[in-house]
Order: sequence, then C-alpha cells, then structure tokens
Amino acid sequence: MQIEKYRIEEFNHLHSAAHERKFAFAASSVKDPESILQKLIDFQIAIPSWALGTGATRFGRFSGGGEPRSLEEKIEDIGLLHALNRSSGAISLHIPWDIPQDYAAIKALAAQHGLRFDAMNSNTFQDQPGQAGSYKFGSMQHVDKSVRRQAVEHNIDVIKHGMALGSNSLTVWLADGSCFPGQLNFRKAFRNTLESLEEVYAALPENWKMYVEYKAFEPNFYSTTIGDWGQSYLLASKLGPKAYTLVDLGHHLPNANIEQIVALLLMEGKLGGFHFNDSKYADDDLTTGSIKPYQLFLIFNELVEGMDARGMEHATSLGWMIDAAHNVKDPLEDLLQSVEAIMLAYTQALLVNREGLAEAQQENDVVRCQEILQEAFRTDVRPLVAEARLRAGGALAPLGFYRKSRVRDQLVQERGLKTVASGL
Ligand code: LRH
Ligand code: MN
Ligand code: MN
Repeated sequence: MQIEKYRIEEFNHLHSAAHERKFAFAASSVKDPESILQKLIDFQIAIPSWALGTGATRFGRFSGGGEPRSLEEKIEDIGLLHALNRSSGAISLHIPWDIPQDYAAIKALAAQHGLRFDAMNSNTFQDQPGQAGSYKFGSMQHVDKSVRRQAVEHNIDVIKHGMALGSNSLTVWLADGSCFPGQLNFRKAFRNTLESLEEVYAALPENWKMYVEYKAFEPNFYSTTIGDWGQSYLLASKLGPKAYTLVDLGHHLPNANIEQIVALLLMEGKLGGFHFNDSKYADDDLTTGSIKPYQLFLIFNELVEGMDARGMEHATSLGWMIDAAHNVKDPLEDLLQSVEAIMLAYTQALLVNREGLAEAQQENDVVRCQEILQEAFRTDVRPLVAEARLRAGGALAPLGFYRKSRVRDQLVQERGLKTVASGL
C-alpha cells in the first residue's frame, strides 16, 4: 500500500491550528529556529530490514499480522514510515535474510519511496543451508582457516550486493567468542579476527567504510572477541582509515557511560555510526528512548559538540541506524516511536548553550553545568520536530495518522494474518 499525499495534508489540516500555536511558542524560545529546522529535515535514520517483523526473542514470536513477506514488502513498509515522518529515508540490509534478486528493480522501488541503501550487514552468526564449514565455534576467529575463509568470502559477497545497490558501508557484527574459560586462546582469536577482517578490508571499494560492531556478551557468555569499544577501536585502528567503530546502544555492560565512549571515539576520528535502541538489562532491543531518554540526549550532546568541533556534517558524516525488533508492539508503530525519540534527543542537543557550558566547565561550576544540560533536555521540542516534518511533507503526528488510517489493518488485508518476516 501507499499513503497518498492528499491524505496526509487532510490530516495535517485538522491539526494545524493547535500545532501552529505550539510551534510559535517553541520557536520563540530558541535561538535560530530556522537552522535547527533545516538540520532536522536533513537528518535521516536508516531502518534495518530485520526490524519490520516481530522478533528479537529466542522464545515465541507473536506476529501481529501483515508482516512483510519479501524484501519488496520491507521496502514498502519503510516507504510508509518515510512518507509519514520524512526521517526514515534509508534501509540497512541484512544478507542473507534479504538478498535482492533483481538489483535494478529493487533500486527503482527504493528510489520510488525516496530511500537509499545504508550499511550492509553480514551474517556469520548462523549457518546457512549448504554451507561447508560451521560457525558453531566462531567465524573470523575460528581455529580452522577454511571456516575463516568462508566468513571472509561471505563478507566480500555482501560488499558486492551493496555495490550493486549503491550502498557504501559494511557493518560487521561477530558473535565470535567463547562460553567457557579455557575454550579459546584470546590472543589467537583476536589475531585470526584481525587477519580475516584485513582480507575483507582489502576488498572494500575506495569510497566504502567498514563498521566494526562490538557487543559485551550473547550469544557467547564468557568472552566475546570484539566485546567492547577498546577491542573494536584496536581492530579499526589496525585495519586503516576506512574502518570505524560502530556503537550499538544495547551492547554494553550495565551502566556503561556510552556518551563518554562516543566522545573519545569521535575525538580520535574513529566513530563510524550507531545502532539505536534502548534497554534495561542488556541487548534488549527496546524502542529507542523508551527506558533512558536522558542517556540518549547525553549521547547526542556529545555527538553535536564533537561533530561541530571537527567540522563534521551531522546528517552525513556518521551512519545513523536503528537496531531494534519487537515482539509485543506493531513493528511500524515501534519504529515511528524510535525515530521520534532520536529526533527529539538530537533537537534537544542542538539547544544546549555550548559557550555557557564551556565557561561553566572552565570555572568548575558543577551546578551550572548540570542546569545548562537539563535546561535543554527539559525543553519541549516536539513542536520543532513536528514543524520540520511538516515542511518536509510528512504528517504532523505520524503515529496518530497511522492509527487513524488503520494502516496495519490494510497490510493484514493485503498480506494476510499469518505472515512472518525474516529477521532475528
Ligand atoms: C545481535 C544483533 C547485532 C547486529 C544485528 C544484526 O546482537 O542485534 O546488534 O547488529 O544482530
Ligand atoms: Mn546492532
Ligand atoms: Mn544487538
């Protein structure tokens, strides 16, 4: 299905008087609202192809129906999101869950929805039918060279898919590690991983980036070979200028200071991108901003400060992606919520009084530092985000529109109640 423009306009018309009042107030209380609005219009967050169905659970999956049955339908779903919020203009593909059959047709379909192809994701954490070696004991770290070679070749294959689609980055997340002490020689595992990544790196086209994602634990519960930002940073540094660290918010040990990690990686020019989600305990893959919105704001605060200090374009210098999947929510509603939370945190970070903060830090005025940050965080920026969306042709209230026009019911009618999308 497609959402016709006139229906969004009709919906916006109904809500415009209330919005205008709120926007006038919000705009009058911030410095340079026009430049903020332009930044928001430019900011796009990629949707992963594996987030459009229910998932992220080792236990039962409870489909709400109408899940996309093919890559084409996944693109269509992201097109719906983008039509409503105008901030989801990219798709992050996972191979082999979403292998394109006809590149030209897939590219044309994505373009029709205003979508580009963001980072490609490889998968050496599951065995595929017909595959010679098994990843049971790791992939790029494996003691057997032929399994490492197989993992490298898969990644090179993913790069080729990406090249055909116009993507320019590869995200490598490895489940490699060990479950019991003594199972693995840490140094050998790290060196094997580095050597394998070097082979993939050598196959990267000139304008491509490689994102090395880390994760503290799961599926391995004793050690993970790329377990934290230090290990990822070490690999990215050894690999070369096209390799960067990717920060997935759910991949840290509890209470890690992610904003500090972000600040230092940015400072070193090694921050590549993000997988946004939220969590209470570990890699929960919950809706971004649903548990720790202040942390999300603090991360964006470091991003804005660090990117401005280095003269980096906010919208294009880093890879912005969501990595979350849901079992109890309609995935499309959940993604609308995640994108909204990201836009709100970004906007609040743009409001931080930078000179005031630097001055207060210099004077060790701890109270004023906190006040400045919280002043921005407690500002209701929803009307600014809504105005940016309106100007870009989206709906004033994407979720409101989605529910009012019963999008999910229509998808169920088209696709059926018992569909299951490929994914985690
Ligand atoms: C597993 C994971 C990881 C990857 C994705 C493909 O933790 O969620 O974050 O990016 O699978
Ligand atoms: Mn991830
Ligand atoms: Mn994860």
